[in-house]
Formats: sequence, structure tokens, C-alpha cells
Amino acid sequence: MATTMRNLGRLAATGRAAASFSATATSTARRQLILQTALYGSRSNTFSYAPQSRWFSSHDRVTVERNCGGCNMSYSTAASAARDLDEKELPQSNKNYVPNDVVLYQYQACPFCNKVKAFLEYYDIPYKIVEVNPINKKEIKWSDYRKVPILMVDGEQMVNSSDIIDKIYKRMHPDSVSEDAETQKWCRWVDDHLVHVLSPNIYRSPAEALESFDYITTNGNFSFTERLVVKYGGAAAMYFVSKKLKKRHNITDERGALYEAADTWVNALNGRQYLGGSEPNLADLSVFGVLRPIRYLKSGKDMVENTRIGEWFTRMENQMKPHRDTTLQGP
Ligand SMILES: N[C@@H](CCC(=O)N[C@@H](CS)C(=O)NCC(=O)O)C(=O)O
Repeated sequence: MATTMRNLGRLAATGRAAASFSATATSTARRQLILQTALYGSRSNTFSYAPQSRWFSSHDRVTVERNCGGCNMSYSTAASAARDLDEKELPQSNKNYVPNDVVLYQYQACPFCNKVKAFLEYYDIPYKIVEVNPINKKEIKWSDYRKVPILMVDGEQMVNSSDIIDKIYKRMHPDSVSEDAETQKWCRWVDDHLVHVLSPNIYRSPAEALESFDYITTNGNFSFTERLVVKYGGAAAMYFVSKKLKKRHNITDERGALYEAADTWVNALNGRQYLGGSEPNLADLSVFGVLRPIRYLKSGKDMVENTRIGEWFTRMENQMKPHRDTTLQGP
């Protein structure tokens, strides 16, 4: 997806799509930023559970109310979403190491952020979320690292989704040898292949690009004006960029590539409930995490209808523990 961002930036630089943003953007750089970052930025003014709720992680069971002007924001939490910590239900390893204070800086729809969230939720690690505004990124101004996810773990900054997961996993399993070759192979497949199939699919047609940007902007951390500009401008831009991405990644039929990836994954399961056997492992969590934001978009629905991935996906959804720290921080 970093490639997506670079491509998007390049396209923006040509000015072809940037014109769409001229209503509010104050400079070319700003327009570029909007384009570059709109892809996975997301946050809602009001999260409440609704028909499309399954697009969201359990984190979103939080109810968020935000003043439209963006000045006053109050967050209330759905206490029912908080799940009592029952030691007996926790994976054994979680009893050894549980970080105290975990804060995830994210874009709601970012596949890499969702990988980290899937990991935290599976291991029932409470975390706070800071939704980053993808245009000014002011929530991560303090960091030299300019991407998300950033995970602060008891004051320590962790970056890069795979590294974050590996680090925490190793702390939770200090005595275990590193992940087996099969798990490592499929974790790499997620980063090297699966993520590249997503953009050409979710921006495949003007209607799908608009659907994706509706999701992104409805749930992203944008001002009212940014939301409108990014929704339509971003959809138009990404529709064209996704065609370039298809070429770059040698994809001729984007849906075919998505279906093939989904069935390749199911074949890898080889009859097992999860790649990890009777319990998900890090590869299960990675595949699930990156697919989660698209699952209830048209591309994700098509994927489930046309491949064998649905049952595994539902099993994975059921493995996620409700997000237990309902604190949201934002501008
Ligand atoms: N390899 C990184 C990739 C992270 C990444 O590319 N994140 C995107 C969001 S999906 C990003 O922050 N792009 C830069 C930007 O938004 O300006 C990871 O796995 O965490």
C-alpha cells in the first residue's frame, strides 16, 4: 500500500486530479497530501451500530459523538462493549505479558493498521485509538515516522505492522522459537501480494471508488470540508490510479486476482480451521486484518460470494475479542 501512496502522490503531482480539491486546498502540497492519504483515512462523526457495522472492528462499538465543526468533541463509550476480563478465557500466553498502556495511531480503513488491531483483539490486549487526520497528520507530529500504524506500548514507539506484531508476540512468547516457515511465508505473502490486490478492487469502477471513499470519509478524521472534497476528488483520483496499480502489479483482471488470492489462502489452510490449526496464528491474523476493511464493500462481498473464504473469515470474526479500551483520542 506504500506503493499505492507513492503512486497516488505522483498522480497528484501531475495536477490531473488535484483540481478536484482546489476548493479547500491551500497549496499543491496540501492537495497532494489529501490524495496521498485519503485512501485509508477514516473516522466517523458518529459511530453507532448500523447495517454496515461489520465493516468495522469491534473498536467501533464505541459510540462517538462529535461536534460537526470539529471544535468540541465528546466521546461516550458503550459500556456493554467492554468485556469483563476472564482470565480463564485468555490465551495462555497472554497471562505472561500484557502491556499496560497501548495506543494505536491509525487510519480506520488502513489494512496495515487492521493487521495490528486483529492481533491486539485476538490476544485481548486493551488499546486506545488515535485516529490520525491523513491530511495534516497532526496527531503524529511528535514522531519522525510519517506513516500509520504507530503503536505506543508503555511509552515505546513501534512502527511497521509486521514488526509491531512480531515484537509483541515475542514478548508474549519469550520461550518460543520464531514462527514456523509456513507462517512466515504467508505473512510475507500478505505484505508482498495480498495488499497489492486490494486497491485495484476497491477502486475498480467509479461506483466502487465512490463507495470506498464514502466509507473512508464517513469514518475518517476529516473536517467537514475535507470530507466532501476528499470523497469525490479521492474517488476520481483513485479510480485512475488503480488502473496504474493494476499494471504495476501485473494484474489484468482485478476481481480474478482477488478471488485467486482468497482461494489460494483457503488452499493453504488445507482443511484446517486456521493456518494455525485449531487456533489462528499470525498469518491468519494478518490475512484477516488486511481483508477486514474491504469485507463489506462490494469487492469483499463479491469475494465471499465467489470464493471459499467466507467460512474462515466468519470464524476469524468470531475469534476477535471486543475491544476493551473504549477511549478514543482525536483532534
Ligand atoms: N509497511 C508499513 C506500511 C504502512 C503504510 O504504508 N501505511 C500507509 C497507510 S495504509 C501510510 O501511512 N501511508 C503514508 C501516508 O498516509 O501519508 C506497515 O506495514 O505498517
